[in-house]
Amino acid sequence: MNIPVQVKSFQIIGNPVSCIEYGNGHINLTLKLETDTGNKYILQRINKYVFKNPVKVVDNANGVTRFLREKTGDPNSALCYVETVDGGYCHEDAEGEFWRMYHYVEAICLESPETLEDFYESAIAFGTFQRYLSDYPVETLYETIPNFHNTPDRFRQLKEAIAADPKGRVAQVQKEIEYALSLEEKGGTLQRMLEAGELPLRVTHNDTKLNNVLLDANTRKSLCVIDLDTVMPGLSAFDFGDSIRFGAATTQEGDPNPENMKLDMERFEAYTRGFLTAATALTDKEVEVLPYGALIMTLEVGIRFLADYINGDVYFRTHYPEQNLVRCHTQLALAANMLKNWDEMNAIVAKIAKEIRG
Ligand code: ADP
Ligand code: GN1
Ligand code: MG
Repeated sequence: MNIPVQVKSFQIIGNPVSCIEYGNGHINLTLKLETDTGNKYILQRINKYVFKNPVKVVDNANGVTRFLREKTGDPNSALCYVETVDGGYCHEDAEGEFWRMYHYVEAICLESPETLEDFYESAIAFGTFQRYLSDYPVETLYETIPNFHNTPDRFRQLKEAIAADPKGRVAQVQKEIEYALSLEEKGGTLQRMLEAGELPLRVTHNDTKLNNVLLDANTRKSLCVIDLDTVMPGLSAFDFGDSIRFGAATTQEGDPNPENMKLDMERFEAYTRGFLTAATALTDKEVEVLPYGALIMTLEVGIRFLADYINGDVYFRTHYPEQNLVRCHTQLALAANMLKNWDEMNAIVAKIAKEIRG
């Protein structure tokens, strides 16, 4: 593709020679840029529909990456932003779109774990990330998407979409709506526990998909956690759960055949072991509800895909017309399979917790 004009607004080394669309993110437009000096960069256009205040999103991520670098003493432990020619980190172009740039990290980024060790490593990465951020100054953190993992509110938004039915798609998705609503009560479990003071708010990542962590190509150890747009106060079980729904699934989110979708118990166990090894500050209650985190993150994103399909695909990036519905089907199938395996999931968490925490 042509080199976007916005590149000129960043202090890069060399002259750009290539630019391609990169990665499988559902939110931002991500481009990989190379220059004639061999330098590589990631240029992103921030999704303004999703993030109402892109400058604050960049400020947040900047604060978090700086904090992580200081804490670890390792300059590569977090993404590194490229300064704009004006000395900032976010560029607003003539169309009012917001752009940012990072140094490209030479690494492996997986859509699905190739081995149990890969998945264990990602758990260490996200668990450690949460532990490191335990003393992050919360008051400086801007809430980039209010109510992001407030599941009852996500059900409210689904019902709002159903009532509005702007594309006339509701009649076609009655079965999906009925199944989703049958789990509404269960879906609110953790939010209710949070409100009752039974679970603490922590600084969490909130989007812990396997493709939001980079692994070293040689050692397969985690290099750094990326996609920091949703770092906000949240529940530890949700960080655990979102990783499970994405990485412990037997097929990908976009598989058109939902019958392929199940929970892989070996991966569930490997991730639990990694997460509990790294996230050492969790209370017993937080550990106990980890399976709920997995179930609720799966159900929640299932209804978000459904609502977006009903709304006409305005939130998630799609590559063909039915893609959000396909994604909804895999997620509802996975939630159903988790309910089938519920006792085993709880038994695994209890067993690993005993092993690691005593
Ligand atoms: P989105 O919010 O759309 O998911 P991400 O920030 O996760 O955007 O970026 C999308 C993808 O681009 C990632 O999954 C990863 O594959 C790749 N990526 C992002 N930043 C880097 C980086 N600094 N180095 C290497 N790859 C990156
Ligand atoms: C989005 O940005 P990305 O692709 O890592 C979404 C997550 C969903 C996920 C589903 C800001 O994640 O909440 O769980 O898609 N991010 C945002 O794959 O909404
Ligand atoms: Mg991402």
